Amino acid sequence: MGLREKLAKLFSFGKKDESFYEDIEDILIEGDVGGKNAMEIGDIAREKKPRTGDELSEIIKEILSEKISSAELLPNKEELSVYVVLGVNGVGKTTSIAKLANYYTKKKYNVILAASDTFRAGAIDQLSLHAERLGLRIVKQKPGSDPGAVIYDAITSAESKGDNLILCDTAGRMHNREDLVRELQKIDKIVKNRIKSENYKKILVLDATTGQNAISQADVFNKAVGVDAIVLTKYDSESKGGALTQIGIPVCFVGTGEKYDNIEVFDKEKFIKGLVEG
Ligand SMILES: Nc1nc2c(ncn2[C@@H]2O[C@H](COP(=O)(O)OP(=O)(O)OP(=O)(O)O)[C@@H](O)[C@H]2O)c(=O)[nH]1
Ligand SMILES: [Mg+2]
Repeated sequence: MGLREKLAKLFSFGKKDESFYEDIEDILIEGDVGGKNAMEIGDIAREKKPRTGDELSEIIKEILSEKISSAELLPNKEELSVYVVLGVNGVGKTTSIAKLANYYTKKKYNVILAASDTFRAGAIDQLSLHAERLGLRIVKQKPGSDPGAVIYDAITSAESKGDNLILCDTAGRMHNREDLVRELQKIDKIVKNRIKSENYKKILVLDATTGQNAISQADVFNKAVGVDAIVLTKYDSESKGGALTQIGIPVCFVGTGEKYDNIEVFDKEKFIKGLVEG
């Protein structure tokens, strides 16, 4: 049952005492918007006393849209940009890179891929397969090699061939957080030294089905290297990504399936509508 239905059901019971407002807060927490947002909405509902589920939905949408922002990622065609894609295991980093590569290639960018996930067995082959299918160049080394060296080579290669966008895959080894952080900081340092800050973006991939865990994931990556924008994957699932209202990092794209064109530019209004009414 979506938020809207749950709220409508609540109104159908009639009584608007304190427990009614507490129930609203509970329903919102179940929707992953977090205790703080739920309480803020609860307080405003107590004050405004909406008479119908729809009136309450409007209040919720208004408040939640203040908690989220969108980021437009339009790389400068005249210069080289590097987008490093971050995230824990299995969230959809590599798939999102392939989708983004396809998206930007269609927009006439010259995209190359950098296989800096040298840690997971099969990661380089997986990215190579995408490169082959999409007809893109890929810079890679042997499994286990230095991910920093891969991005270094990719930048050199892109500069010499005149490419304007590097999409860089990374490992998501959360079980060994210290190694992950050190590795990302090294990649970060290398890119920072060679690419103008406005052309360098760190994009965090979050899986919509992760729920509240997305918040601590965002925290880890933000503390390690800083996150510029979020891609929300698996939005084609039942999950509506409520946790994004608690993270405070702008969202750029939404993944809606496993195919290359299953990616959409983040539309805040649509997202909030899906969250509250879906
Ligand atoms: N339904 C759906 N599945 C997705 C989406 N994005 C990725 N997936 C699937 O999620 C699984 C993991 O995707 P990967 O791209 O390999 O994830 P990753 O973050 O690179 O994983 P590691 O390299 O192991 O850290 C694959 O089966 C993808 O097809 C999406 O938007 N919707
Ligand atoms: Mg991967």
